[in-house]
Amino acid sequence: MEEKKIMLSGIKPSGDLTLGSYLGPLRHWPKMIEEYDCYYFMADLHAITVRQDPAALRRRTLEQLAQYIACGLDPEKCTLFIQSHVHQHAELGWVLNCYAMFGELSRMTQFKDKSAKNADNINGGLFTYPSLMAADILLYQPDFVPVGEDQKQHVELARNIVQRFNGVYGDVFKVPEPYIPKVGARIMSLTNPAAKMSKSENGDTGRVTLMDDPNVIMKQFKRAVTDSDTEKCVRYDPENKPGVANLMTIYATVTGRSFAEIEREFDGQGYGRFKPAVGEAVVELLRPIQEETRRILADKAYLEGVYRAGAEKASYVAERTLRKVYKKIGFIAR
Ligand code: ATP
Ligand code: LTN
Repeated sequence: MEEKKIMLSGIKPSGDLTLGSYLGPLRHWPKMIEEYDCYYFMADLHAITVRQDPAALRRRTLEQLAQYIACGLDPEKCTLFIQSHVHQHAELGWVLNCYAMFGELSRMTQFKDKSAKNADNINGGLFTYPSLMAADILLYQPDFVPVGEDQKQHVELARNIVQRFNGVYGDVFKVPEPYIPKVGARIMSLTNPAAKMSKSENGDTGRVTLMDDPNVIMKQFKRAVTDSDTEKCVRYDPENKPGVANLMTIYATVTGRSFAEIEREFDGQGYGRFKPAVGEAVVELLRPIQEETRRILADKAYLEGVYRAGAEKASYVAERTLRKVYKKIGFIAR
């Protein structure tokens, strides 16, 4: 029998999951669990590269797991785990630090962005973030890594590390491919369409979180920035009308309609009907996910069972890779 291809991805519990987290990577993940052997995790080790409140981090990690399941990731069909439960990530992360170059780490856009935004805490972990992410990926030898546009550079760095490492030791790691959705790879802030909608940055007004109350969601969309030109028509023009283009991207992704269909639907109507329509579509999209998340979160014993079983499965695979790496680089087996 042909072996299933492997897929892996993670999101850091650094803030409540947003519509960007969902429309970018998360909504694609459940489709993949039938066809691929999938590993999805909560990247808590990565989250602490920016200072976190311990109680909030714990709450968000569990909530994120419940949301993964609510979005359709059946724990019987894929491996769901918490990154810090699988110690091999930190161990391989260290090894790969020794194969990641200062120059290439310095060029990472995310490092530059986060350093500018956290000037009082530019720590070593923030700098070596991509080596740990390379370890996350390479431990499982995945064929594809589904991420949003902003993570492409990190996956490319992981590919460079693989090439460097394999060049010295032979074919130890499989070269990973990023899988980036065509529409929705970059959902922008509702109040600042020049910045991506983020879990932890740009204030609350620009984002919609997966658990937001329907009234809040409608309010956020009604006050979303459109454009300052006088034309006031729903037309896809990301350069001149980035706010409208972002709302259209959200509407297109949620409803499955094309940009041309959306332009026709709101032809001659200005934004007065368009913005609430996008809000309503999002409310309807999130309603079942919210209900399911609440139901799952109420059952702590179930969640504990899921992350324990996930860590066990993940550790088994990760340990095989780590042992091979240690042997190749010349560490003595225990
Ligand atoms: P933080 O604000 O803490 O940096 P974030 O909101 O930027 O977090 P990440 O945890 O860095 O989110 O990203 C999780 C995944 O979601 C990544 O694959 C990332 O590319 C994707 N993603 C994040 N924000 C968006 C967005 N606005 N649009 C599309 N994809 C996104
Ligand atoms: N850096 C990613 C989260 C992440 C990840 C990974 C994604 C950590 N390790 C491995 C894919 C594969 C982010 O979302 N910011």
